[in-house]
Amino acid sequence: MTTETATEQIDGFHLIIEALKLNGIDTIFSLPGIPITDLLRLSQAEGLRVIAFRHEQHAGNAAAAAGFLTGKPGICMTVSAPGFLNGLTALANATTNCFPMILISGSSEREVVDLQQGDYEEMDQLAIAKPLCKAAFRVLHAPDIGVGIARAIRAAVSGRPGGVYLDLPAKLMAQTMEVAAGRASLIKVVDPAPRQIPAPDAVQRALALLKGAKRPLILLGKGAAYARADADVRALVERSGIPYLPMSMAKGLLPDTHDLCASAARSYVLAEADVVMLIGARLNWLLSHGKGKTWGGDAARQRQFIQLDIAPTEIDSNVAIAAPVIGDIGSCVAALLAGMGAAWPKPPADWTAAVADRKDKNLSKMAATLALNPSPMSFQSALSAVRDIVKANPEAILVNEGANALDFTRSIVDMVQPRKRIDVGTWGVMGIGMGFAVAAAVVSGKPVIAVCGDSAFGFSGMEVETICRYQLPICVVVFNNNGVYRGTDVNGSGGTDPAPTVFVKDAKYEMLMQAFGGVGVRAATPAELHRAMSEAIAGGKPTLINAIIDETAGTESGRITSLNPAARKK
Ligand code: ADP
Ligand code: TPW
Repeated sequence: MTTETATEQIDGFHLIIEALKLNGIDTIFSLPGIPITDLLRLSQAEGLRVIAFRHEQHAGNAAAAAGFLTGKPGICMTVSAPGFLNGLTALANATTNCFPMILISGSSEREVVDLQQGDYEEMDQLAIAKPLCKAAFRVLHAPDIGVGIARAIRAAVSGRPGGVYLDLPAKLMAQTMEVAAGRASLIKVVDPAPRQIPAPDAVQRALALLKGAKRPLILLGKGAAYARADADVRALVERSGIPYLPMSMAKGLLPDTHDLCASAARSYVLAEADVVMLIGARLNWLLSHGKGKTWGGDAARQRQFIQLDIAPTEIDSNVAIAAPVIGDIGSCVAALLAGMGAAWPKPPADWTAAVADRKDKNLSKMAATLALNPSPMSFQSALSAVRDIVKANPEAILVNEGANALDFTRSIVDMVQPRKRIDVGTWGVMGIGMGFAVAAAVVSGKPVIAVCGDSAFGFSGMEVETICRYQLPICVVVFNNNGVYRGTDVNGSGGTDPAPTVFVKDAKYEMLMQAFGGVGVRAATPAELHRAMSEAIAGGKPTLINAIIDETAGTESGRITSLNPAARKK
C-alpha cells in the first residue's frame, strides 16, 4: 500500500516514517487505533519493526527501556486521549529516570479540541503532557514533520536524557506535499547528544579533594551506565584504588565481583566515607538525600561530595557539593583520568582493609543464608538459584520489580556486564516488568530474565501474550508469596473481604503463559527453579516460572519500611 500518487505526492504518514528511519529509528512500540493503525501498518511495510502491546503503558515502558539500553530514543505510539494517558505514566517515569523516549500520540483536530466540541477521544494532550516530560511539541503541517521529529530526538537524548511528547493530529497524516520538497524537509540530526566537556578548573578542584581523602568512596549511578564510558569508568576506579558502590542499575558496570566493589559493605562505607564522588547518581531518596543515619548521622562528619553530572541544576539539590564537575560522564571521567596521571596515590590502606574486612564478614553471612534450603522457599534460597543462572549467562538481561523480590535480588544476584539490569528505578514503580522485558529481548536479541513479585507482575501480566506472539526468549520468574509484600494479612474488621494486600492463595501463574502457547512451570524448590530457568534459557522459549515463596517471608515495603507513615509512628 502506498499513498504516493502519480503526481509525486508524499503524505504525512510517509514523512513521519521516513523521518524516523533517516534518524536510525528501527523499532516502534505501540498499540493500534485511529490514526495509529495505518501508521503502524505503513511503518511495518517500510521495514520498521513494530511491536504491538496489549496496553499502552507497557509499550511506553518498552520504549523507555529501549532508550536506556540503546542510547537512542525509544519510540512509543498511541491513539489519543485514553491511549495517550495510558502511555503518559511511562513517559513521566522515563523522564524521572533520565531515559530517552518519545511518546507519539495521535490527537483530535485543534479546532474541535479548543472549542471543546466533544470529538471522539478529545483531549488537550499537549497541555497535559507538558509538565510531565522534558519537552512537548505538536506538528500541524506536513512540511514541519522533519523539524518536529528532529526536535523531539534532540530533546530526548541531549543533555540529561528524558521523555518527549510529540502530538500528531490525525489530519496531519493525510496531508500531502510534493515528494521532493517533502523529503528535502526532513532532518537527519547531526550529533544528537553532543559531548559536554567539563571545565578544567572544575576537574582540578575535584582531583585536589579526592587526593586529600582519607576514606574515599565512588558511587556509580545509572547515568554512568547510560553514558557507555565503561572502560574509562573502570580505569578510574582501578587506577584510583577507591572502593565503589553501584546503584542498582549501575551494577555490572564493573563486575559486582570486583575487589573494589563495596556493595557488601554498603552501610559501612556510606557511614564512614569522608569524600564521596558521585558519578551519574543523584542524592535522592535512594541515597537518603545524602544525610542522616545512613550517612553516619548528622553529627558533623566532615564529608564532602564531588559530583559528575550533565545537569548543572542537580548540584546542591540535597546537600552542598564541594566539587561539581559538569559534563557528560565520558568526558568528565576522561578528564579526571588525564589529570590523575599514572602515579596517583592509593587511598590509605587502613580504609581499604576495613572495607574489605567488612565485606568478607557480610559475604560469608550471606553465603550461609543462601545455602539454607527451607520449605517453602525463602526469597534467599530461591535467589540462590537465580544467582547461579545469571552467573552462567552473563549476557542475559535481568528485569526486576517488586518490594522484597526487588531488594533481595538486587543484593544477592551479581551482575558482571554493564546495562544488564533494568528495574523499578527512581520512582520504585511497579508495572515495568513485561514492557522492559520485551524491549530488552527485542533490542538485544539476548535472553531476558524477569524476576517479579506476584503483585508487581500483575501490573503487566497480560503482556505474556505479547511475549508469546513475538516468540521472545523471556523467562519470567514470579515470586509468589500470595500477596503484596507477603500473603498473611487478615481483614482487621473480621469481615469476609480479604485484606487489601493478599491475593488468591496458590495461584497458578504458570497457566497464564501456557494459555498463549508458552512454557509454564511451577517451582517449589531451588533445584526445580534452577532446572526450569536453565531450560528456558537453553530453549529460548517464552517461559513463566511460578516460584513458590513462603507467604510469611516478606517485610512490608521491603527495605523502605521507614517510609511508611504507620511504621514511622511505631
Ligand atoms: P541512580 O538512580 O542510579 O542513582 P539517577 O537516575 O539518580 O541514578 O542519576 C542519574 C544522573 O545521571 C542524573 O542526574 C543525570 O543527569 C545524569 N546523567 C544521565 N546521563 C548522563 C550522561 N551521559 N553524562 C552525565 N550525566 C548523565
Ligand atoms: C504503580 C506500591 C510497592 S511494592 C508493591 C507495591 C504495590 C508490590 C510488592 O509486592 P510484590 O513483591 O510485587 O508481590 P514482594 O516480593 O514484596 O511480595 N503502584 C505502583 N507502584 C508502586 N510502587 C506501588 C503501587 C508498591
